[in-house]
Amino acid sequence: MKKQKMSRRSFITAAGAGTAALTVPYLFSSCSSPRKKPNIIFIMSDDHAEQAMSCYGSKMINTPNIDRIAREGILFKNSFVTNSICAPSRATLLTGKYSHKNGLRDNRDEFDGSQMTFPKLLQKAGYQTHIVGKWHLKTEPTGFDSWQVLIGQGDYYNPVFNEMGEERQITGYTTDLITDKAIDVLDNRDPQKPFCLLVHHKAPHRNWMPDSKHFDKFNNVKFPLPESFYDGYKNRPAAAEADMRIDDMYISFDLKLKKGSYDKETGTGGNKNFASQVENTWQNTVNRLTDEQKKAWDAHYDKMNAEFKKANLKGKELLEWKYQRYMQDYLRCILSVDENTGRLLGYLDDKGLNEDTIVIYTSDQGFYLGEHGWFDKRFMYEESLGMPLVMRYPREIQAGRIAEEMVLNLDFAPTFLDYAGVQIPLEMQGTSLRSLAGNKMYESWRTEMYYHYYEYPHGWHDVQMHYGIRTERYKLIHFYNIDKWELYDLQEDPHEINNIYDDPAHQVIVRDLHKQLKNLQQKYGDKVEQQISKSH
Ligand code: SGN
Ligand code: CA
Repeated sequence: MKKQKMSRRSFITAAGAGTAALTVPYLFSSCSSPRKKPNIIFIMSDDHAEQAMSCYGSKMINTPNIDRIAREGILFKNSFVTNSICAPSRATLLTGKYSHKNGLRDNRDEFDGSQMTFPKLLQKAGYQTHIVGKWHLKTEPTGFDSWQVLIGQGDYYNPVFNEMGEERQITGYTTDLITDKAIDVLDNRDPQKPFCLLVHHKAPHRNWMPDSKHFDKFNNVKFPLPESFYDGYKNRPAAAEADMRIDDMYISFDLKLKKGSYDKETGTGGNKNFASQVENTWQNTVNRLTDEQKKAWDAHYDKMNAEFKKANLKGKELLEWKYQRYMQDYLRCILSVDENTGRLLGYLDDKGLNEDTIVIYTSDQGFYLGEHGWFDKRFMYEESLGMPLVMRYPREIQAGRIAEEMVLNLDFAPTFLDYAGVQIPLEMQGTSLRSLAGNKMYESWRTEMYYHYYEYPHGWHDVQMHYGIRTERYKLIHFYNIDKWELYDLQEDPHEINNIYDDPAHQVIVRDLHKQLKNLQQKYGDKVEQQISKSH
C-alpha cells in the first residue's frame, strides 16, 4: 500500500466527495512568491504506445528526446485515458471532464466549442494560447489566439491545414511541418505574455507512413512477438468479436503492398465497408506524393514488394510477416515524432526558456502493438488504457522522478490552471498533478479509476461499449450491451488473459468492485442505465 500524504495547504472539497478526484487542490497558485506564470508546451502524438518509448522500457526503439523530458522531469507509470479513442480523449483534455459531461462520446460526435475549456481560462488569465496539428473535434477551435489544424485525421505527406479558417496545403512531411509551425508560433509570440502551445501530431496514427529518411531503419530487425500475440480470447466474447487483429490489416493500405505483388486484398481492416475501396484509397494516398517523394517511396517499397511476392507466405508465416511490417513503419513514424520533440527542446535551450516552461509529452491514448494479436485501441485493457506521460518543469519538478500514482487525462486541465495560478472550476472532474509532480504533500490520491467507451456498432473495429473500474490490482469491466462481465487480477495475470469473474475464489472481490464501480458512476454523474436503454 502506498502512504497517503497530507497537505499543508487548504483544500476545497466538493460536498460529500472526500476523495482526491473531486478535491479541488487549492484556490490559488501554490507559489507564495509572485513568480512569472510558466509557459506550457503540450506535445501530444496520436496512438503512441508506452511499449514504443525507451523511457518506458521499450527495447524496440530509442526515443532519446522524449526520454530527455523524463530524465529531466517526471515519468508517470500509471497514466490512463478515460475513453480510449481520439476525439473523446481530446475533449477530455480540453474540459477536464468525462465524455458523458462534455458531450463527446465517440469520434462521430461534434465538440461543443461554447463550453468551458482550459485554454479559454488561460486566455482570460493573460496567456497566449495556440494549437498546431491534429484537432479532430469537427467544430472550429475556440479559446485559442491562433489555431492551425489538420482537416480530420490529416495526411502524412503534403497535408492541408485549416489556418484560422483558411485552408492551405503545404508540401512536406507532416510531423516536421507541425513542428515548423510550432516554432514559428513561438518566434512570433508576444514575449511579454506567458504562452500555452498545444502541439498535436498526427503520427504515429494508422496507416503509418514514415518519412523516407527513415526507410533504412529497422530493416534487419526481428521484433519479438508479444506474449499475448496468439490470444485465443477464451471467455471474452467482446475481445473475440473485435475486428482489429494484425491478420485483419489491409495488405495494401496498411502494409504498403502494391497490386501485382499479392493475389487479392485480404484484410477487413476493421471496417467492412471501407474494405471494398481500400485499394483505391491507398492509390489516392500515394498519388498525393510529389514526384520526388514518390521516387523515394518506390525505391524502398518496390524491393519489399518483390521480396513478398517471391516468398509466397501463407498462414502463420504471413501473419508474422504482417506483424514485422507493421512494427517497422509504426516505429519509423515515431522516430520523426521523437526528433521533432528534440527540435522543440533545442529551441527552448537556445532561447533560455527551459526554467520557465512546462513541457509535456503524451499521446491521446495507448495502442496495441500485437498484444492480444491486435492493433488499434478502444478496450480498457492495459495497452490501450495506458497513456504515456512525461513532464518537465525544472522550477518545481525534481529530475528523474517516477510516479506510481494513477493519473488521468482528466487531470491535464486542472494541472495547467493550477500552475498558471487560475482557479480550477468545480465542474472539472480531474485533479491537478502539480503537488504530486513537485513531490509536495497532498491530501490523498485516487487508488481507482473509472472508464467508459462508447463507439459501437458504428465506426471502426467492432469493440463493444463498456465501462469499468481499475484499482491498483484488479480490473472489472462490463460489456453492457452483451451483459458480459470480466475480472482480471493484474498482479497474477498482467496480460489479461484469464477472465476470473465467475471464479468462486474471487466473489468477495467481485462484490466489492461492483460497489466501488457504482460509487464512481455516481460520483462522476455517469447515468449508465440511460446509456444502456438508448443503445438497445
Ligand atoms: C481511422 C482508422 C481506424 C481508427 C480510427 C480512429 N482507419 O478511421 O483504424 O481506429 O481512425 O482513430 S484508417 O484506415 O482510416 O486509418 S483515432 O485515433 O482517430 O481515434
Ligand atoms: Ca488516437
